[in-house]
Amino acid sequence: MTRILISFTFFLCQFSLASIAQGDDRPPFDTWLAGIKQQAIERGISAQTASVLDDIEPDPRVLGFDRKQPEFVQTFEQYLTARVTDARIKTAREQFRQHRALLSSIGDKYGVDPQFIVAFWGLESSFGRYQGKYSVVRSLATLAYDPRRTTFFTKELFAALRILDEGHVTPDAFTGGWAGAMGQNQFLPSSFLRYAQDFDGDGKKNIWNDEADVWASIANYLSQNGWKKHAGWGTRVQVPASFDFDAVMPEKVASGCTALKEHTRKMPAAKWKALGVRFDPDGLNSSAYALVVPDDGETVTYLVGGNFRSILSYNCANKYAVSIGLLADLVAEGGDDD
Ligand SMILES: [Ca+2]
Repeated sequence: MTRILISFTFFLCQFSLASIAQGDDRPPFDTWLAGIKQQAIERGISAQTASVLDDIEPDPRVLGFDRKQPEFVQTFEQYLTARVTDARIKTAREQFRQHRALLSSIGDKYGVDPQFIVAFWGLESSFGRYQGKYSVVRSLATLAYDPRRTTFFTKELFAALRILDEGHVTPDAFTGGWAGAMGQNQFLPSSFLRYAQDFDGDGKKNIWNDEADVWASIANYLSQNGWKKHAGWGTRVQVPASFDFDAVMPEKVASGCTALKEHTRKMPAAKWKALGVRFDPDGLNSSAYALVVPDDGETVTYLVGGNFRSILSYNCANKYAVSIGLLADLVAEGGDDD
């Protein structure tokens, strides 16, 4: 009997998964989109702006990217080698030098160290060169209609319509990556509405073509997510081969960003030193640091402070946040000469 029940339950699960996958309970795309348009107008979006939803079709390329699983997980070293390249370091230093006055004034206004602004700009879009050429509205409509993350992407679609309605960008120029990340800082529409800035005061928050707006938007994002100027992000460290990570894990894992599951509990740098962790203490100005649990068998890892969490709020991945920190440090130390 138990076996029959299990089989029957299994059958039911399979059946409901299949019907979700086939979208049996969904209206046709056009009907669904007409409903979204109506809701947008009810939310105060002008009919003219909402008409960008007329006659669009799902983008099969977007669903293809969304379904694609990564073939392998890169180690820290592989990830960093691929992203913090010599060419990127060189360009970041040149840009930092060339725009030092403006970057400094933005950094002062928002309380953010300017080398980090350049690091985000370099890693998000290679200094504005790769912003993505997909229609933001079409990509988000495709992903919102797809059953996997309807709620998330429907919210982003409404936010995108709001951005158009506010006139920051024209419908034709409203482009981004396949999943709706936009402009030189790759903000999702909801992040744009919360954090984007009009630094040059022309009335448009132009994260596609105006570097001052891009940099101020990055700085504002960090500022609103707890950034402390001059506190650094952390540093590369060596742990003893026998280091017992289990003994220093927190009792309760912080909710939210999943990368925090790979963080030990926080302690002053001196306490880590006493546990045999070796590092250069220069610039470690935060009161407490966590260790990032390294890849299996690795003894090189990172001691990370409060600003590291601000970086994770931008993109919740330890490897990403370390690459931002390392690139920023290389920019700061190489900003005056090459
Ligand atoms: Ca502007």
